[in-house]
Amino acid sequence: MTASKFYALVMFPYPSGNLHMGHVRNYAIGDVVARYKRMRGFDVLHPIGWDSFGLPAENAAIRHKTHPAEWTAKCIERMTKQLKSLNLSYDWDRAVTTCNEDYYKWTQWLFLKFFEQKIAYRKEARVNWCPGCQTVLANEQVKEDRCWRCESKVEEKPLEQWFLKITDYAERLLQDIEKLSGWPEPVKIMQRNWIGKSEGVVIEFPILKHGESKLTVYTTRPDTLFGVTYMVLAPEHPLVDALTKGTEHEKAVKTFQEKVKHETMHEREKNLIKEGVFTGAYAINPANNEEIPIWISDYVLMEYGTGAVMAVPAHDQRDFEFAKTHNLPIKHAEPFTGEIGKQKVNYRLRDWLISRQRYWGAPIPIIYCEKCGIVPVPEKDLPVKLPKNVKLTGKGASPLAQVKEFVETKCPRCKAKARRETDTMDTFICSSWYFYRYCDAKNKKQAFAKDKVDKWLPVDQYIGGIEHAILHLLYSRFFAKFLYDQKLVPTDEPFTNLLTQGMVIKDGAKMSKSKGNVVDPDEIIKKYGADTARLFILFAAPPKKELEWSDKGVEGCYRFLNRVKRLVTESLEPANKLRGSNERGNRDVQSQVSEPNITKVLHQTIKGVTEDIERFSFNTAIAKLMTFVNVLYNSNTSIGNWKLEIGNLLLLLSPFAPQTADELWKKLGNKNSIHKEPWPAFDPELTRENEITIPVQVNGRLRDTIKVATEADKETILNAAKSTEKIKNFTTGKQIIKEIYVPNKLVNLVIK
Ligand code: ANZ
Ligand code: ZN
Repeated sequence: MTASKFYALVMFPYPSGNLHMGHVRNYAIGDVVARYKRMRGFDVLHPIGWDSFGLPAENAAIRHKTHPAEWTAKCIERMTKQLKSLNLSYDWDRAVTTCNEDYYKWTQWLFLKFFEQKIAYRKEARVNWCPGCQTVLANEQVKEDRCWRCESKVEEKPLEQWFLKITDYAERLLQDIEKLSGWPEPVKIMQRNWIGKSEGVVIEFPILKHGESKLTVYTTRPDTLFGVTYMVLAPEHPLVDALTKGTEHEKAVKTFQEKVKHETMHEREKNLIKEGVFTGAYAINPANNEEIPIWISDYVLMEYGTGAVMAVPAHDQRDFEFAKTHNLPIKHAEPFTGEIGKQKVNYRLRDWLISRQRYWGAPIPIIYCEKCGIVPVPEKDLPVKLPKNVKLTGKGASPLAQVKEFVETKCPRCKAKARRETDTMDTFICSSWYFYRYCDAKNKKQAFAKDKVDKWLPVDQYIGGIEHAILHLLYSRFFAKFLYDQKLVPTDEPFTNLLTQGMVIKDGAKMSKSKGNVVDPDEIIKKYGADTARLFILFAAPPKKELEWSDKGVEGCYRFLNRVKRLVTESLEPANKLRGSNERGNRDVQSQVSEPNITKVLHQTIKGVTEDIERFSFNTAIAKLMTFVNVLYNSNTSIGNWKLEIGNLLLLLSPFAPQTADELWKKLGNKNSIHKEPWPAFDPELTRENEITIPVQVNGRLRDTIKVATEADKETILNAAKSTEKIKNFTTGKQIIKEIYVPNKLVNLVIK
């Protein structure tokens, strides 16, 4: 029988040059999962790579007068060393680097697939422009009007750009959220809201004195039709010109349109004062034939629905505010129950804008020809290589446009002179498929072979930051669906289980250079060793929760590992020599544990740690190992007798502190690596408690507790209850008129 596969994936890092504690946490969690699953007999894929295209490298290169490729290579080299120093059990042979030709060739190939299927398309649109990053951004990269990376206030510009038609997948992306039972609820809610499905109807309103012209609105409340008192168009609505041309309203309308051009979508949605102007035209309410004025206002967005609304100030807050400001009637009316309009579904999700006006990204494999128009680069000509010699200024237009040898080319169809696309792709494209490439990282003929991804996908456990709840995690789901439809991958959802780890904070705040509260992983590793760093970060908080850095906590973990070391060393010494020596010598005689009880604690520990790891409760798993070590120290038999217990302790410790566990394992005389050993099993019989504690009440009030054997009968228990000193104090000289025993729970003596 072949072993079951397990794909343990961590979000690959951007090679900034420095590993931070967030990385350490993400990767320590991933490594525990991978090591544990291996010991459970799974065939585990646990890869790592570099999300290495992107702006920071380009900006750093400009600052340090070097080349992004060089800068990136140096960062990767340094961070590889750092990762290796953490003893992470990666399959380094599979490492992928998205800025390498052997990777971006296939990113370009995927773009061609999207183009073939008309999912990749070019159009002019008002797009988000970040003046800080000097490039356009996708909607997902704009948070409350600001750039996700540099927090500059985003502007809107009309530009012709490349888009991926993610909206074709809106319904599936929404529906399939139901399948994601292994995902955290908050991530699913964020995706649902981002997709923003709305079900309504479109209704046509005839326009007075404008012939056959009709105004189409989108509404989720057709029942409020009798309450409509005016109409509002987005200022950019194509009908506005026809309605106002040559009228006394034309000028005011034009002025207002100009003003709105400078507002962003976000501002328009958030505006408190609802500004607008009357067009002079009227529409007819199809429900009651009333004539109602047509206005324009910035609160209606051209990008949503039909860019026109029927206003119902009695039911809608925004309409109400607008009506108040502009003295328009507010009408309470009967609900409209008639049939009208056509069912229509709208989504908030917009197509994904993927062009970037920067150098350090995968070139979009497209050629523009005077005769043939937009021509995709033939597959055999891939990759379209990024030219090395470019002048990077970080300002304005695409740097590639300045490279003559790059831009000037021949049309692949008619061979006439043609021009290359000079924008590069959003790096989120590179990171939307890297987990497929890991399965077949060295393939020179394909992005990945079908049998390889069939074997490994879907990812069984994905671990990473919540900041990607919408961005990377939505894009990857979209890619999975597209690739599934192309029969290139086996499933249309890429990640079965998702764990979003909490932040690492210090003094109550996120670690950041500006706050001066950054703890450098290198320093911790140098001072205490990698295992202490890992152990602390896994012990200080459950993976999903925020983790507050604590120097004391680090010290504590360091001491714990030293205690384990001492335990192993002592277990190898002659038993008699140990008696009365070092810390065991001062032990409290009362707390000594006998030999059979140690076996029980061992089995309980194996059970507890196993269950804790299965539910990602690594902190309690480690706490159980600490308790176990205490028990071993406090036992009244010689440590020399516990080879079995100590061996098992090391096995249980090995996913958390792999290096220490392996070294000590060898010290115990084992030849093979501990990481090749199976996970220890426990005997459920042996984990059972053989004593239970029962509270004893007198006249319903708790007076004492007794310890009895689990299998003791009622009579034995009642006798034990009546004979304790404390109980006797209450019962002496009194008559016990009733003895109540609730099995395993309680004894109550009623006295008079
Ligand atoms: C009349 C009405 C009465 C509306 C009422 C709502 C409440 P969601 O749910 O987000 O899809 N709307 C339609 N297109 C719009 C646009 N381009 N810009 C701004 N607002 C627009 O919202 C749908 C509702 O938002 C629509 O239903 C419309 O107002 C408005 F008591 O029509 B409603
Ligand atoms: Zn920016």
